[in-house]
Amino acid sequence: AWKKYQTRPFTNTEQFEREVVRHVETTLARSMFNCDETAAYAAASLAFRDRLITEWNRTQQRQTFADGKRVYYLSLEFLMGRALDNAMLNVGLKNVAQQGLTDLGFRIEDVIEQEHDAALGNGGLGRLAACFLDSLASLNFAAWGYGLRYRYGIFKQEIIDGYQVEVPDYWLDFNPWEFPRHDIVVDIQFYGNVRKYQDSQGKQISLWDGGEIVKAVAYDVPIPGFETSTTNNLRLWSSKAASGEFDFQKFNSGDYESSVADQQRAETISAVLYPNDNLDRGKELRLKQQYFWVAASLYDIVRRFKKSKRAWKEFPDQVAIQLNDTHPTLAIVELQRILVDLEGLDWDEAWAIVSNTFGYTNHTVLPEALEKWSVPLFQNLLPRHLQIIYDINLFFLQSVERTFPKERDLLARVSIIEESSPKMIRMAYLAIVGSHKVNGVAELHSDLIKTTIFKDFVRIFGPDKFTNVTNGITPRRWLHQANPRLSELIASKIGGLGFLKDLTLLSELEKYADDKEFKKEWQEIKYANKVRLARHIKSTTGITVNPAALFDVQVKRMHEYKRQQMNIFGVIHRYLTIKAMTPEERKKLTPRVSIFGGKAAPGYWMAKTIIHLINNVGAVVNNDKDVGDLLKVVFVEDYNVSKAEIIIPASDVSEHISTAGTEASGTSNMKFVLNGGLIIGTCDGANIEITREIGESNIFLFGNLAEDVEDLRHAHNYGSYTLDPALARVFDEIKKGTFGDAAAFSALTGSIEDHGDYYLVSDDFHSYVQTQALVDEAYKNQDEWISKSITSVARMGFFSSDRCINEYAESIWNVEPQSPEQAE
Ligand code: 26W
Repeated sequence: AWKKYQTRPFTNTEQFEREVVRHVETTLARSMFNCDETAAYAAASLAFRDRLITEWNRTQQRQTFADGKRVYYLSLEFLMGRALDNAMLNVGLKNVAQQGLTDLGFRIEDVIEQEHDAALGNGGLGRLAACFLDSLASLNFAAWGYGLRYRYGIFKQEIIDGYQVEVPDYWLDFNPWEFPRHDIVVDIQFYGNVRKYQDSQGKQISLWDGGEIVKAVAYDVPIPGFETSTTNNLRLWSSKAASGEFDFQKFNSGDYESSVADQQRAETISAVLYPNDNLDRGKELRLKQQYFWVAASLYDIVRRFKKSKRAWKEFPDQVAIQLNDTHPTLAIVELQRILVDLEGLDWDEAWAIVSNTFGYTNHTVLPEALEKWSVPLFQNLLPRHLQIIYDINLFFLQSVERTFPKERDLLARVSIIEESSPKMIRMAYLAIVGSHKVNGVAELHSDLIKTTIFKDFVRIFGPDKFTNVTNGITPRRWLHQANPRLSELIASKIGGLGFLKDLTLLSELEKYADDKEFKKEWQEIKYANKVRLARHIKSTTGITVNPAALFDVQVKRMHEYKRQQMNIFGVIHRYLTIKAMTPEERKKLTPRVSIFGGKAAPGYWMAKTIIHLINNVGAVVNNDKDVGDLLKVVFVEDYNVSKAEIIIPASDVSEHISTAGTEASGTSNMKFVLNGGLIIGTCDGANIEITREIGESNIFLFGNLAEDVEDLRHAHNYGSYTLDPALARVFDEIKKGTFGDAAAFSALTGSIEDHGDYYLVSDDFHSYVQTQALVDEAYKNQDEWISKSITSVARMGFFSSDRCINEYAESIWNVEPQSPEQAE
């Protein structure tokens, strides 16, 4: 009987408007007479949310019925950005919404801008997870994301007097994109003790008891695929005190304050995202977060598996779990614990299941980013898990000893336990031992992990366990949503929007690389995007920039290895060069706007100093009458996903200039090129593969190669060190106080001239400056520049996250898509 009442989502303008008005008048309890943009955003989102949840339900039913293998993507970060625009485009109803909102008296852009970014991530790793969810749904894979529902995402960055100030990001005030599942609650245990006893058959049993319990409550976020009804799920866990409001026993005994404190402590677990990117601090609360999230997710996954009543040995045929870096590595230990302690399987049988279930993706080779946990800290929080890790390590080392007898050094090198004081658990090693595949995120990176940090493991497990899956980006958000005019222009030439689902179709564009009319439209769109960014810069910083100038952009997390310092030193060098010129000479220059953006981890002083220097240089250069439009320096505050959508389409050149061998892949490099920007970069990460695809003449490469870095560092420390002369002039100017108090920057210049120049800024400076000069020259020939831009876009097909997900599906997960049409 209920079937006739089933929800039918809106499909036309009239139905959409009716839904918006209904939500304004009932859900929001407001009148259309005082419906402002915030309310219009809320109501439009609720209308789309209703649609998504209907499809979500159908997708879940279909996937349960099909009972196939599911993929679970465990990530401590999901950098989703805004959802409304994406939902409208993915379900193909943005036109309907646009018309409807216009009828109701709103501009769709203004409505979209009301949304607060979902910023549950730091940078590359978190945004990659978001692109993957989009591709998994768009390609109809039965896949779930699992993460934490932080109350505070990455902090909001304010620039005050040139310094970064961190402001909490309280984003949950109104979030229509999540569904609390108060019926899906998991008890998570911490601390306590392990008791050993023998059961009636004389079998050794370990029991973990005592300690404290925290509840994990599920919040579900629907993930709509593009032009498919598949709507997958991102499940985020929120922590809550075990006994509901608070501990009534304590309350009744008069200990009210401590019962409130207990509750707050429980809720602290999912309170805040750690803002460190590529830096491990070993904080106990972070370990708590990791176990809380991993244990809740595995409970959920195992419960779903058990419903199918299959034998345990079929687990890896039904479940693939991907570990996004080492942050969820405890999942390996937790599954082994569930199978051995709770389900009574033999160790070996359980271990075969575990190691066939997991895949591990490494995202960094920086030593300071590799997670290690102190054994005493771990012992206290997770005593049973520590025992299991010791057993995993013992059996692993025994097998190594059998294959490589008498190689004592090898055993010490690959041991999961580092024999330091205190002893440390090496999470990457545990992840390798407990997974059936380990992958890097670009070719160079995957080669590097095999030859450096994981070299011994390649010997032990053989080369086939290690593989590469080069990162990708979703063209839906990063082309169609961020740059709608370019997307439409492309569609008009190559037979529609099909390229958004098969990005290799872009190759059809190449024949327009010399088409005069087409090039004009291409250039016009870039210019319009620059005007839009110029307006944003004006309204947020007060700086006027000329959209006809060359826009040179570097936006990413602030880190010495990414070398924003080299960029700003280059800017100072340019400034000094301009100052030394005659007015006649200046007329020949290419006007440039140097745009920076990115957050520094709150405790990372050097990164904060670089931000400070950029802002101080801006204050001097932007107000120098000799310079005028020839050079402007802008720091865009609070770089995030929605700002990226404005900045990336507006760049002429962007900088991806990490010290060779340090940037695992980079993904913004792909976004910039896909939007018709050229790039200046080092031979690092995915830059190398981008060059291979688009051609050497379409990219500005410079600098030392990864294979030379070690020798150069050695020479700095043990040979004689001379600073590049141009860089020395830049340093002299900083020391003169031209850019404010010189003392503020002495640690920065000192790290280069006195402390070994670990990131090779001086070694690469000359070729960097020379290459920037080539950029200036090339930009003068707009005709050729635009052809390069078009050709590059045409050759970017490889870098879709769809290609990337298909590679994971085939070579790691062994899963196939489940098309919704097939099922009906
Ligand atoms: C434990 C602290 C910590 C936090 C985050 C260590 C490491 C991380 C991330 C793995 C850092 C990260 O985001 N890495 C980036 O991953 C991207 C996606 O693969 C790559 O494109 C970037 O090159 C890499 O820096």
